[in-house]
This record gives sequence, structure tokens and C-alpha cells, in this order.
Amino acid sequence: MMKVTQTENDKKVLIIDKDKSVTGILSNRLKSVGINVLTAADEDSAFDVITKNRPDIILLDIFMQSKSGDDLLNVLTINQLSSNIPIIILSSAIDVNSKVYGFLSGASDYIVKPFRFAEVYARIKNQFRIISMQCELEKKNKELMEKNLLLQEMTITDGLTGLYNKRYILNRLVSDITHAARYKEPISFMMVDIDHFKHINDTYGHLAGDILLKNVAETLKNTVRDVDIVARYGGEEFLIVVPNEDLLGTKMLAERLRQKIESTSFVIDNNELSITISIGVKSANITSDSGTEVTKLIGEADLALLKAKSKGRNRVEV
Ligand code: GH3
Ligand code: MG
Ligand code: MG
Ligand code: MG
Repeated sequence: MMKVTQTENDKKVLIIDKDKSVTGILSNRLKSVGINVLTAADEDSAFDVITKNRPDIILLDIFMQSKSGDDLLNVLTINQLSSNIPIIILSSAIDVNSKVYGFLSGASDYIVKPFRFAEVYARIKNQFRIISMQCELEKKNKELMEKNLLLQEMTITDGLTGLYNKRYILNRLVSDITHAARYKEPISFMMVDIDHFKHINDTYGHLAGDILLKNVAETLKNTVRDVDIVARYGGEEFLIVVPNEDLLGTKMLAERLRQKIESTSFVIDNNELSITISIGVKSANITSDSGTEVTKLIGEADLALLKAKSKGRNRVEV
């Protein structure tokens, strides 16, 4: 007798046998080698068992005279609940056509009755091995997809703040502008820059500056609307895309941001830091759909930011 490996002990085999010709002895033999055996005598009880117990393999006894076995084979291979469970046919039909029909209908294996237990067991083990290989492949595939997702996320994310990075926002802008042009919607931007940030670094250290940047990023993200996109554009500079909003609405949103940052006390290393931001706002109605607009529009938001800085900082300019 072959030895049952560890993995086989938790595997379940469902025997579907209408005339109960094979169930008894076969199920006892399988149990004696440590396989969990489930049985069903008709379609309804088979699907009951499949739903409740999720068998790994189905042994389908086909009673050729009634043709009912063939029908059930087709049902099992088509139904979503059972379509990915390998089916081993047990049949007294030895002709090639019956075998070909079984395989073409989706069976994974075919055993001719009367059979010897050793053959059934060997073929079951063979299916177990195929299942393990598939599981292994699926696992590897899942790991690869997760890695891929993580990499994709890393390429669009700023490591310090977790915001989108400059590369992402520039790409995103092109499609947002195209969208705005197509639907004749306004599109607006805010260029946000922390005032006198150098002073924070000089006074509290670069590390505290980093933490502050993270906190400011979070505050910005929590203060804008869900549709607005916040990106870290440079060191202490953020670009916010405000879709489908005109100049007036964007100025109000910018003012809200400015006030929020001004009124927030950022606690870093037991120091309560108060900072301010300057914001340059640019709104546009895109008429021609052109990606080259991006550089121009950002340039204009930058100019507005410079204006805010030269006018004394902690303010919004257009
Ligand atoms: P202004 O009001 O004109 O914007 O003054 P500022 O000091 O903020 O501007 P400036 O451009 O002179 O300095 C920006 C500072 O931001 C200098 C740089 O060291 C700091 N900085 C840029 N990126 C980071 C970062 O990732 N971490 C930290 N801690 N500091 C950064
Ligand atoms: Mg600054
Ligand atoms: Mg939000
Ligand atoms: Mg700056």
C-alpha cells in the first residue's frame, strides 16, 4: 500500500454514484488510506456537498444505460460551483468514443470499470499532484501580482509623504486636461509652497522638517475634496489639481487650505510649530485639447505663487 502524504490527509474526494454500485467498497478503501470521502447519489445532493464541503476531486460513476451520468458530467463541468474541480469518470464503457466524449466534456481522467483500487488511488494521487502544482503556480502568480502592484504604487508615490509624486501628477494632468476639454469643464490648479521652510530646518533640524512635511501633506489631503488630487511637486511644494472647478471656487478652496494650515499647530518633538503657506491659483477653460497646455498652465500657477510670496506670503494669489 502506498503511503499517504501529509497533504492528502486534508483532501476531500466526492463520489457521485447514482446506482450505489461503487460507493461502499471504494469509499471504505479510500478512507483506509486517509482520504476524506464524501458521497452523493444525485445532482441535488452532489451540489449540496460541493457547496458545503468543497471537494478537491469528484469521482463520477457513469451509468451508461441511462445516459444520466453524461448529463451530470455536463452540468458539473459547466456549473461555476464545480467547473474547476477535476472529475474522474468511472465507467463500464471501454470504447474509445465514450472516453473521448468524457474528456471533451471536461473530465480530467477516465477509469474503466471494473477497476482495481490501486489504479483509482494512483489516478487520484495524480490529480492531487496536479492540484498542488496549480496551487503553487497560483501562489507564485499572486505574489508576482502583489509585487507588481507595489512597484506600480511606488513609481507614482512620493516616499516621504505618501502623496502622488511629480511624475504621476504631470501624466495625470494630461488626461485631466483632455477630459476637461472634451466635457467643456473648467480645470484648476493650486501651487502650494510652505513659507520660510528653510527656517524650520535650520531651527529644528532636517528630521523635524521631514515630519512637518508629512503632517502638512496629510492636512492638505484631508482638507481638499475627494476629487482633488494632491501631489508633492518639489521639496516643500505641492501641486493640487482641482477638477471641474472655476477660479472663484478654487480661490475659496485655496483660502480654506491657507487658513487650515495657519490655524493648525503641528507638534513635532514636543515643539508646537506654526507655519503658513502661499498658494498660486490658476484656472482654465480648455478649448483645444492639447497636452502641451500642461507646462503653460503650471507655469502660470507658479507665477501666481511667486506673486503671493512677493506680496508677503501666507496668501492666495491668481
Ligand atoms: P519661501 O517662503 O520663499 O518658500 O522660503 P523657503 O525657506 O521655504 O524656501 P527655499 O526654497 O529657500 O527653501 C526651501 C527649503 O526646503 C530648503 C530645503 O532644504 C527644504 N527642503 C526641501 N525638501 C525637503 C525635505 O524633503 N525635507 C526637509 N526637511 N527639507 C526640505
Ligand atoms: Mg518655501
Ligand atoms: Mg478628503
Ligand atoms: Mg519652494
